[in-house]
Amino acid sequence: KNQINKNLEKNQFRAVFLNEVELDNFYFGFSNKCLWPLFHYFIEIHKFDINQWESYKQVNQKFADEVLKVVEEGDKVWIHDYQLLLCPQIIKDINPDVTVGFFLHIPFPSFEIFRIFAKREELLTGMLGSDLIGFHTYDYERHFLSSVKRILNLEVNFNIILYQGREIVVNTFPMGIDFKKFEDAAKSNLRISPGSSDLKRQINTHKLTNEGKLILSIDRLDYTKGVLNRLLAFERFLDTNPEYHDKIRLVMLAVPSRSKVSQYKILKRQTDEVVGRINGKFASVNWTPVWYYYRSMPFENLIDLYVSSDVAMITPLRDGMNLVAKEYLSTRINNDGVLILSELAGASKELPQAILVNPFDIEQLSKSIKTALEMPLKEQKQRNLILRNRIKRYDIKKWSSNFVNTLDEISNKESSSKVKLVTTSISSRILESYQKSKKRLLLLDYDGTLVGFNDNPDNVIPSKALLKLLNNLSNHDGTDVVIMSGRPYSFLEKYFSNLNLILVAEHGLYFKEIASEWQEKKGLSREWIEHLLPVLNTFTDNTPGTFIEHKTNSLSWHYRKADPELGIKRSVELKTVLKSLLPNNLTLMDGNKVLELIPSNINKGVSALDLINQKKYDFCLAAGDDITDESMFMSLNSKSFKIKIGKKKTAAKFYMRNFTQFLDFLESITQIDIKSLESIKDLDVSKK
Ligand code: GDG
Repeated sequence: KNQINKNLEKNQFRAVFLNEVELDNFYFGFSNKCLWPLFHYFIEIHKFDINQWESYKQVNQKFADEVLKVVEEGDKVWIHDYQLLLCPQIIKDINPDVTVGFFLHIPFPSFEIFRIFAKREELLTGMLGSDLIGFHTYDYERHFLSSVKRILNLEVNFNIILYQGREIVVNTFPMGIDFKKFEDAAKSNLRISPGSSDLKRQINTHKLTNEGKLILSIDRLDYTKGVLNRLLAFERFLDTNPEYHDKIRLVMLAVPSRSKVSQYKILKRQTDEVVGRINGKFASVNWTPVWYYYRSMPFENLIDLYVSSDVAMITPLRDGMNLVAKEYLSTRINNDGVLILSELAGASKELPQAILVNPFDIEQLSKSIKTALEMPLKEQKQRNLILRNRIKRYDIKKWSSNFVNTLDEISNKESSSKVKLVTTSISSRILESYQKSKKRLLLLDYDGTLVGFNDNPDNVIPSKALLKLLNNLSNHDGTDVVIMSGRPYSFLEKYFSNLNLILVAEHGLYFKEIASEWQEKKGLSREWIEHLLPVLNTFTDNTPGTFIEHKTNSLSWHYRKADPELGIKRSVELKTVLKSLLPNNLTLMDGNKVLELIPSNINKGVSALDLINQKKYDFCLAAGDDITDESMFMSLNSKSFKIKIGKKKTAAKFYMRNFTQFLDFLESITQIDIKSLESIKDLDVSKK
């Protein structure tokens, strides 16, 4: 190991060593018996095993640990593929100041497939440690975002996911090849020379003696690659087109892969059988229809095959991209040759001028062989000119620089964004100011700030620990703690009335001083409710999962539990309808998966000003996560500490990643102050 490490380090690599058990469980097991088949839509083959999952987690940790040893603040990390889906979050948790990119080389399946996966939440949140997530095609991006919305219920704006106060960009980066390398290799391969390989000589003999054409098939021997269907289609072609007997040959390179996994062993046996059957059925003394190689070949032989083949048949049943298709085209320096390509390979999105086929339709596949063999040279050239142009322009360098540049932009944006993360030094500054002041006001939103979200708001009740924390804060001499909520007063009354807190309910419609009765804001009309309620009812009826919350002077329409896409669509429609009906004295607030109708002179900003004008506060801190908290941030002067929970567009100067970070911060307020009070007490004792 030491020697390997030394050699690697010379080239700035580091190795992560896996033992036999890890290789079995993490690689052959979890990665290739569970994730690979599921992500390629082979749900009947996919097998979830809890021990293998544990190993997958451990090995991801191992890779992350190795990265964490070397990264520094401001570095960028690029993680690749389905074996390391959990790495991004592990790295982000330990070192939030590195920018993490992730690229998936295989398809991301549709939500209906992905939802079957046993640990779907953990896998998604693992990926969400990234700042940039890339896929080969827009379809995979769409499927991924759909799962994020439906499984994690996160807010997604176009291709940006809001998660733990971070914005995660999701985008499409179709992977290219080293075009020049293949083109150059093809140029020097054209003529048979003394240096030509035996394979090349054999191919040439076939071509000369039979005037025959070659059809090429190259892939790892994997059930996703559609090898059997391709063979069946070739058999059918020979059955229906006897005039091609003796003339054409299928050269099939099947590269051994994951041969320890039983599905691959079965496939090997089946492939051997079908090849044997076809050759047995059609072969003549001078002609073997299928030339079958079960091995890998050196690069030069690969080029021999590409250059000599008149048709390439790349027909996977599912494939993230498929680079062989692109490599074949890059070697067609005279623009001849025909590519038959599966529409289920990611490459088909970039290569629509190929003959696109459905690999499950054997009849169509077989006909496509005839079309390809008989395609006029002029048409071949027309198609290949466009295809080759595309893969030449968008080559591997372009692909990687596109990804890395996007990661750079994200990293720069992160460091220059106006709203600042509350770091240890900022939090010490706030605590110091708190300690030095005499009269303090803490304005605290409830949902999303002191507690997390739940599909049902009634289930979000304060824990004992939270009540204790608020109690400790409110017991500090000179500190007024206010809960500023949009919730009905009955809710705040039920859970907080025993504490020394000032309570503001329904955005300021109701107000309760410590040890006093609830007061209602005066002069409010309720007539509008009977006009607008029927509109909300109609939308609720038509949008499963939504519901109306009735408060004394306001109405809220919640769509958190609806299908996320339908919910957003209907909320936009409802906003349009409501805006056209809105009387002057009513405001429509667009909150976190909720639309609220509230009298116009009611908002947290007005309430905050009412409170701040009552006493001479020399310290004010306001915290909130929602749009409805923005009026509070705007109404307070610049000396106040305004903290947004979650990194979103805001008038606040600071943000914290999530509510738990904020609770820890509140906890530290209570602790520091208690210490200082104790030290004062100690002093007093020493005086005596
Ligand atoms: C995954 C995704 C995605 C093959 N046989 C030999 C050989 N090869 C080379 C080819 C090509 C590569 O291996 C295979 O790449 P593919 O893209 O076709 O397929 P996967 O291995 O399944 O790769 C796939 C890819 O990741 C990239 O994101 O496109 O969808 O499944 O470069 O030339 N090379 C040599 N001898 C061989 O016998 N020298």
